Amino acid sequence: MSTASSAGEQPLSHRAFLGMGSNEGDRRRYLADAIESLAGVVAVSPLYETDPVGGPPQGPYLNVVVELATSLTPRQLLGVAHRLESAAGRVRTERWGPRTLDVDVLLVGDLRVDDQDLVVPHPRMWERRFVLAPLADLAPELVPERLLAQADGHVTVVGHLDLSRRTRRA
Ligand code: GSY
Repeated sequence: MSTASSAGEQPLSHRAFLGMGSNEGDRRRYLADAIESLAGVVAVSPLYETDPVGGPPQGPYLNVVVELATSLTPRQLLGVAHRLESAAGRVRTERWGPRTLDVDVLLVGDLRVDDQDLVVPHPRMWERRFVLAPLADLAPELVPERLLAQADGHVTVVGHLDLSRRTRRA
C-alpha cells in the first residue's frame, strides 16, 4: 500500500484511532505509560470504567480511545500495538481473558484492511459501547447515535488519565 502523497514527497498523514483497555494491575498506569510512549497523539478521550464484554468472569476494565495523526500503515500500527502490550508485560493466556493492556487498531483514516490477522476498521468495534462511547467523545461524526444506543456493555466516565502536559486530552 502506498502512503505517498500526490506531490510524491511527504507520506500521507491519517487520522487514526486506537482503543486501549486494561483490567489487571495498575490499570491507569498501564494506559498512561502506553499513551505517553506513542508518537503523534492528537487527543485522548475521557477515561471510562466498563463492564467486561465477552470472556470468562473478570474484573472491570478501564478504557480510552486515542487519536493519532500518523503516516504509519495499519500493519505498522498493529506492530506498535503489540509492542505496547509487550511493554506492559501482557501474557497471552486465555482468549478474551484479563489483561494488563489491550491495544486495538480501530480506524486509520478511511483505509480498509481485510487480512487474516488484521481487519480495519476493527470488526467488533460497532457493537462495543466501551469503544463507541470514547470514540464519540473524540469524533462524534464517526459514531452513528443508533449504534451507540444499541451497543453492548455498561460504561461510566471516571475522569481523565493523568498524562504529562506533552500529551493533550479531549
Ligand atoms: O478488546 C479489548 C479487550 N476487551 C475488553 C475491553 O477492553 N473492555 C471491556 N469492557 N471488555 C472487554 N473485553 C475484551 S476482550
